[in-house]
Amino acid sequence: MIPTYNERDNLKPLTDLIRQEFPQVKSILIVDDGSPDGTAEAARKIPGVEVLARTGERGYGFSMRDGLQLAIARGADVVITMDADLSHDATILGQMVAKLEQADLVVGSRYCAGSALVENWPWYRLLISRMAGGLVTLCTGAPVRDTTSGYRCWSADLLHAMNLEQIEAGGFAFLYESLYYARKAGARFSEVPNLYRGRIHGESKLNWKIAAEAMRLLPRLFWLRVTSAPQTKQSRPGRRKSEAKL
Ligand SMILES: Nc1nc2c(ncn2[C@@H]2O[C@H](COP(=O)(O)OP(=O)(O)OP(=O)(O)O)[C@@H](O)[C@H]2O)c(=O)[nH]1
Ligand SMILES: [Mg+2]
Repeated sequence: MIPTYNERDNLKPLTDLIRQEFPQVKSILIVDDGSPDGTAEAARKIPGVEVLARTGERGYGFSMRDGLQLAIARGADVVITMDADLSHDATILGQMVAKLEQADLVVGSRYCAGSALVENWPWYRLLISRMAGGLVTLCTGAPVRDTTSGYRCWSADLLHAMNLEQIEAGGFAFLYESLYYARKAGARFSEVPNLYRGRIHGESKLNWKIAAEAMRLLPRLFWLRVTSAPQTKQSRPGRRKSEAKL
C-alpha cells in the first residue's frame, strides 16, 4: 500500500521493482489524494495496480488509515506500507514478511545497523530524524529504533486489534500514533535494516502544519502512555484465518 501525492514519475519504476524483488505480492494499492500531476491516472495504466482515489481532506495519515482499512476489509493477511519515492529498498521485502513469523509489525529501519543507512540526506535532516526518533520512543514506548519510517510490514491481526479508527493524525504523525496503538495492542516489534535513499524525483511534502501536528500529538501520547497500562501478553493480536492474502 503506497500513499501518493505528486509521484507520477516514480510509480512505474517502483512497482516494477516490487514485482521483481517480491513476486509473491498479491496486490498493489495506491492511495492518492487527488495529485495535480496525474499520479492516479498514471497508476491506473499500470497492470495489476489498484487506485484508491481519496476525496476530502488531504494527508499522509488519512491516506494510511484509509488504505490499511481497505486492505484488511479485503481480507489481506499482511500489509506492507511503502513510500512512492524509491527511498525504501524493495530487496528487503521478503525478509520483512519472513520476520512476521516472530513479530506483528516489522519496520524497514535506517537505524538498526551499526551506523545510519542513509543516502542523499544533508546532515541536519539526519540529525532531526534521530532526535525526533528518540522523542517518539519516549512518548510511545514502542521498542523501535526507526520510529519515523513509513516502510512497515503489518500483520492484519495487529491492524484489527489496533482499531485504526482511533488514530487522529492526518499527517506524518500517523507514524508515531500508530506505534503507540500498536504497542498498546500488545504488538511484537522487529526491524530489518533498510538502506534509505533520499528522494531524487519529486518534491517533499513536509511543512509546518505537519510538524505542528506532531508536536501537539507527542505530549498527548506520552500522557496516555503514563496514565494507561499496556495490554498483557495474553491480549496480543491472535492469529486469524482470512481468505485472501495481499
Ligand atoms: N496520499 C497522500 N500521500 C502523501 C501525502 N503526503 C505525502 N504523501 C506520500 O507519502 C510518502 C512519503 O512522503 P515524502 O514526501 O517522501 O516524505 P519524506 O520521505 O519525509 O520527505 P522527502 O522524501 O524528503 O520528500 C510518499 O509516497 C508521498 O507521495 C498526502 O498528503 N497524501
Ligand atoms: Mg520520501
